Amino acid sequence: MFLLISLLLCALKVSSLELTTCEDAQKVSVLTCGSPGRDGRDGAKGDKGDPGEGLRGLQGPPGKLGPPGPSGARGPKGDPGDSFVAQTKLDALEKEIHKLKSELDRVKKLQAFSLGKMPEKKFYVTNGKKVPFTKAKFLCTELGATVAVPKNAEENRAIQSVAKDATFLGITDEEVEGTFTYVTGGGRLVYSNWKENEPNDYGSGEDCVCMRVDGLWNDISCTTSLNFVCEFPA
Ligand code: MFU
Ligand code: CA
Ligand code: CA
Repeated sequence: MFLLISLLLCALKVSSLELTTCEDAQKVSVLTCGSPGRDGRDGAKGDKGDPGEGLRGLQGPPGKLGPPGPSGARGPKGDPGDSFVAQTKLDALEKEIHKLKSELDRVKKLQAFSLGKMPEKKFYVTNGKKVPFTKAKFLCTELGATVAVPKNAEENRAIQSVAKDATFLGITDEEVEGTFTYVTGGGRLVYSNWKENEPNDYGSGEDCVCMRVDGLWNDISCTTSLNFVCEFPA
């Protein structure tokens, strides 16, 4: 009875397949229609196939940047004492500078006052010593001043009254004989008060200028020792 049903089913199956040759039909019939077969799903797994022989693809673009790593260990702590001490010293120095500045200001005012400094006017100082012209220039420069030069009759009188004796002025004709100029620069004289027949470049030559006690000027040798007056700006 079972055999009959199997044959019947087999016949139905064969007739439903599209077979191109007679041999195919025979194979099918042998495979399908022998003794009852196992279910195909339970077949044993085949061996792993050989790797493909196709070319590898090109390397892809680099991946995205990863997340930042964990932060490093903390460095050693600075000594807060150092900067504190430095700041304290700085504060003290600033205070001291402020104090010194105001003290200097007072001394300057006292000096100017005692020397009869008038507002908007130059002022003059002398030590009453007699020196060659080079030394006179040096000593005035040391004081932050220049050898006095009268630029008008009023200044000539002011220098005359400060001077103790005949005194050097900051004027020479050392560069061009006969042409007197200011040693601090500024070219030709804007004012002069020569005595009659001066300047005369007397003897072996005279390139410096002396203000006599009467206020008149005479050219004189620069190596002669004379008084000198230093001038501070107005
Ligand atoms: C005058 C002056 C000279 C010098 C001489 C003794 O010359 O110009 O500078 O003082 O007398 C004659
Ligand atoms: Ca001269
Ligand atoms: Ca002279």
